Amino acid sequence: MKAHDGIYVDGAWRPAAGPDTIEVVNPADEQVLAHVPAGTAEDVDAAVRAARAALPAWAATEPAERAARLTALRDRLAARAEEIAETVTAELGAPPKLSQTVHAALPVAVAGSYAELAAAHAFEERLGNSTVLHEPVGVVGAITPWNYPLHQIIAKVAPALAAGCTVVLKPAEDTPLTAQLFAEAVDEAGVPAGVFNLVTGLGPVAGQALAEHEGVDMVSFTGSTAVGRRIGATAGAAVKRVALELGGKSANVILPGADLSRAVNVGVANVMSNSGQTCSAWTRMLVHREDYEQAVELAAEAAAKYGERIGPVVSARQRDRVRGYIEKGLAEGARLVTGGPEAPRERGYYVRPTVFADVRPDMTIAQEEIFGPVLCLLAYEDAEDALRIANGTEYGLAGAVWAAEEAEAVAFARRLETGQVDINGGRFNPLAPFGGYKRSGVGRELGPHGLAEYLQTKSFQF
Ligand code: TXE
Repeated sequence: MKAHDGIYVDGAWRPAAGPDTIEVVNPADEQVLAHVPAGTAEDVDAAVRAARAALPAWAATEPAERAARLTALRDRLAARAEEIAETVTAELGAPPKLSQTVHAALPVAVAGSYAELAAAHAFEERLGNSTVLHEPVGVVGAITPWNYPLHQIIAKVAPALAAGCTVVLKPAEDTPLTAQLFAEAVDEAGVPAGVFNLVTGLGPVAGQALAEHEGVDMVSFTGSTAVGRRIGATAGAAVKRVALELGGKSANVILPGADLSRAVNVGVANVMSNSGQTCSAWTRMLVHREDYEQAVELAAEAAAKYGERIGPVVSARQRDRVRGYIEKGLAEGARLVTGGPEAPRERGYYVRPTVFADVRPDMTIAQEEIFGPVLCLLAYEDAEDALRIANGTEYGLAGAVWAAEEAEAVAFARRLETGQVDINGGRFNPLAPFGGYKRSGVGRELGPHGLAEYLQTKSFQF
């Protein structure tokens, strides 16, 4: 597969400082796809310098000019959607249809939304006898994961550019090819040199160098809670702006009287999609004791259907991690309804779609993020019990509530300690704020709330 053998800094592809490379592997067949540079602190430093040099001019552009560049970026991403989808399928293992309809399509919508927001946003407002300016935070270090390779990038880069910030991106080592395509699209969109820079590399090397760099004003990170805590601590010590999108263990609460079949089927699809590698996935299904066995049967049927269609998980490491959780669930006494830890195929990092019933709230599989195609069904006695279980994890990223009446679902959702709730199925909204309560993170992405993360305020009093 086509890959650049350099990093993208100051508007050009140039060789990395060191000789090391990262092997990019296709998780569906374990074949090596390409090699990309494993950037070092020296590469990160060059990229941050370029971003700093480009900052004053970019920060001073008219919002309309930034909107025009974002519109051009949206158009380039749309024009290259097929190539992007193929690349995501190759390096993440996502089924082609998912790559087309989600991995390639969603970033086009997000780029478009920020083109509009950049044009419409009030970067200056009057407040009593003050004028309040909303100015860019400065140079942004963006560190992204592999689960939605392009969406995670655009969800940081688009609002940063809309705000007038410049960016250095360190994408996940598992999916750097999509990031390279993104850099090409930025270049084609006419974004000035140095405004966006890409350094591929390993987390503890390039990622850490970026998070610690003195020339970076804000770090925006999406990934594991363990790394997020470290980045948060580093940023705190340096008194730097930080945004963290971390793990989740979201609850899908099915209240008595809801359309059980629909709630279970949509719930299973939500967990199995992208092989369960979605931080907002509704991995805990909470069902009233009276409906429980019927829900277990429906979930098993729905999950079994995924057997043929599901893609692999991203890496051997991730497969082993997920299998470890399935074994842990068995060891702790959960009832395996379908799936299990055995490998379903000889090649590729596949995990069988797995459903556990009789999961107790204190089990490891009900508390920790598994990040694979594994659904846990928990029974509850009444609404208060459901609420306690739903709120009973350290996470609070997303969730769902199903009820016969929308108002009943909304009343329940108001009491959930979580950032985003789908009511009776909901519908994805690229403008809605996305981010965590509790240990799921700090800050919000997408829409106007995502833009605000990259702005700081100044006021003049008259
Ligand atoms: O994450 P890492 P991993 C969760 C999910 C998954 C687990 C581990 O539960 O099973 O995390 O995944 C960079 N300094 N999520 O190991 O390591 C790394 O290079 C700076 C949830 O892949 O956190 C990559 O670019 N950066 C999640 C990014 O951090 C460092 C998405 C994420 O990798 C670094 C992914 C360091 N010391 C995983 N170490 C979500 N919230 O969507 C690593 N990185």
